[in-house]
Amino acid sequence: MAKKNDSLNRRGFLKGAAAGAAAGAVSVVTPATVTPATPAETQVGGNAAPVVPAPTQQQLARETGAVRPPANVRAVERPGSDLMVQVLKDMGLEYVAANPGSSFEGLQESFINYGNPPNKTPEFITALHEESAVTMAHGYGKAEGKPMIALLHGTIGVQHAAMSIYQAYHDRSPVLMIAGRDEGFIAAHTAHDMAAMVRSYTKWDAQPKTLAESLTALQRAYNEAVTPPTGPTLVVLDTELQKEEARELKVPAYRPPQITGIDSTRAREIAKGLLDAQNPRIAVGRLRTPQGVKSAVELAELVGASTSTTATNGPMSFPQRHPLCGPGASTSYDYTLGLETPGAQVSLIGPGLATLLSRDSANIGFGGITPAAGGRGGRGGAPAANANPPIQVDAETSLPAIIDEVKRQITADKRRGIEERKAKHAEANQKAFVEALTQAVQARRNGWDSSPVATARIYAELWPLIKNEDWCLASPSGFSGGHNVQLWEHNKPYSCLGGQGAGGMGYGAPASVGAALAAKSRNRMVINVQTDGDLNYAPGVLWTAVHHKLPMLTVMHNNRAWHQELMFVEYMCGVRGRGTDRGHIGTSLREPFIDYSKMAAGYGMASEGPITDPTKLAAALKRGVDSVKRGEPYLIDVITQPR
Ligand SMILES: Cc1ncc(C[n+]2csc(CCOP(=O)(O)OP(=O)(O)O)c2C)c(N)n1
Repeated sequence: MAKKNDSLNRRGFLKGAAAGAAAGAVSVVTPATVTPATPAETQVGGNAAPVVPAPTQQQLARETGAVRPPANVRAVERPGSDLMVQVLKDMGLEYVAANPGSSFEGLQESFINYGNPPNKTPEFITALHEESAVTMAHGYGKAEGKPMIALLHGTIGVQHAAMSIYQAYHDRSPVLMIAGRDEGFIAAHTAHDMAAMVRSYTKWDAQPKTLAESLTALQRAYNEAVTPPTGPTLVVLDTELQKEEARELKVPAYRPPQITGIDSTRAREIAKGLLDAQNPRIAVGRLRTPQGVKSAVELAELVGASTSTTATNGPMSFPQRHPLCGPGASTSYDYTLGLETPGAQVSLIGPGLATLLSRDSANIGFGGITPAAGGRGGRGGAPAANANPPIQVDAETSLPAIIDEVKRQITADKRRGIEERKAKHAEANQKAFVEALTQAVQARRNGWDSSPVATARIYAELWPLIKNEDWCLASPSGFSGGHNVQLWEHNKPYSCLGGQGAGGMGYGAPASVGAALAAKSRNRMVINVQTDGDLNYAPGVLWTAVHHKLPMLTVMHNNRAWHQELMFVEYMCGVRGRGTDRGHIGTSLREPFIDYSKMAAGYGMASEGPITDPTKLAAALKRGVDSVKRGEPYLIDVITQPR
């Protein structure tokens, strides 16, 4: 293994006097003494193994701790990584999550020391696993509609992150990833083409060869991540580029991406369709940012369209309790506008686009992502059989043009009719909501007092404690009965962040931590109803929540099993006629039971439980909410029914 040294780089491209000086632990290398690497030297690829010079006595002394480097000597006046961090600051990135790795030590040093104040925008977030770092960014991206950074160690860190990158890609979450690359240290941690191992589920990647290219690559990666279809992007940054002297190199000005919307002819047609209809419908899927949600509300109100939403099952959709949200006064729609609504969208409130296409319709957006087998490409859900072909441009960017056209075409006469229709929709939707809620509450009384605790009781008893707060349900709720869908009201773009993306476990806690990073500066709290199997993939993220004082309440849905798989195995036992009594083998978490309250305490988190008596739940939830409001994350272990 090559020994680590303290020079500008590890591949011996210090030359002449500079190389001699670097051999001493107190070397001061000025720009004038360093010959910069030529592009050919920084080139990756080719088959020749890099030549690693033998370490000097001084280097060995430093490495073994016998000699400490002086604290007050700066080897480089203006390290390349300062410029990299400046580029990230200019784009307004709030956080960078990382598990440490020497392949980005130059960059890490700049993150924590460069700027005034240092370690702010972005702030360094300590992750205990790379998978958690990326999933934090995945959750943050869903909550805010913009990326945070996940910083990954070369090769092995990228490999650890792979599943979470895959999930973020499926889930269209914008994530900016940076991986360090170090040719001269541990050969097994580098790669000629670092991004290759995750390329089929990474939207865009680059491995720049110069510092100047690195800066523009970071800007491009950000822009690619936020340009629809949004997704994770990756820039691989060589240690040499992080550490080289930047001299006079300027930080390029950031230019946000130009996102394309529909053309004016289409906007005119759609506005006319909505205004001419007697009963227009707008089906809203997942828009990109809160601004898109605002525009969708404005359009629905202007034309008096009833709307469907996916807000109970994912972010950035139409507010669930808006008076226009619901089936409306009549479900005979004569014009339907779909906004980012894939045919397969689940949990649309009221009839969804796929089921009730009106005679006339337009469907704008990229919808969901359905990667072709093996990954890359194949974006966009299959359109409903009778749908017009989707207009594959960004719905959010298209909305202002449609709104302008509606304002241009609307007449006083139409306005009167629209106001009448809106009043009727509001009344019908309120009635439908109350009916559905009454039925839902009635159904949830079943098993209310049972022990283990009914999952419905967790959601039902949490609601009064949070409904007047600004909250975000960051964990998926499908395995926990999905009771929020009917018992809670999802009116903010981030009220509910939905599923894992690609069904990968190990998602709930880190995604909630990412959402809590977004929540912290916005006086919001995050709810994480946490299944036990899911938490055990990378529980260290609880420590991250404590360390960074994140507003996150975790309530364990602890059914002491990977219950989904238990059901599958029991089914198999059943159909093969061999009895289900051994179905728990390999699917249950018993002997011993895991004590999650103690686990949380071990990571420094305030906690309580296990709770088996349902009458003890409400008070515990209150203690949890109060703790989170004080800025201290809290975990309550509840022993629950399986679902
Ligand atoms: C990374 C990963 N490994 C395995 C699976 C297979 N799997 C699907 S559901 C499930 C059980 C999840 O258990 P838990 O989170 O406790 O939820 P429960 O089913 O008990 O409600 C597993 C292991 C998966 N989806 N992802």
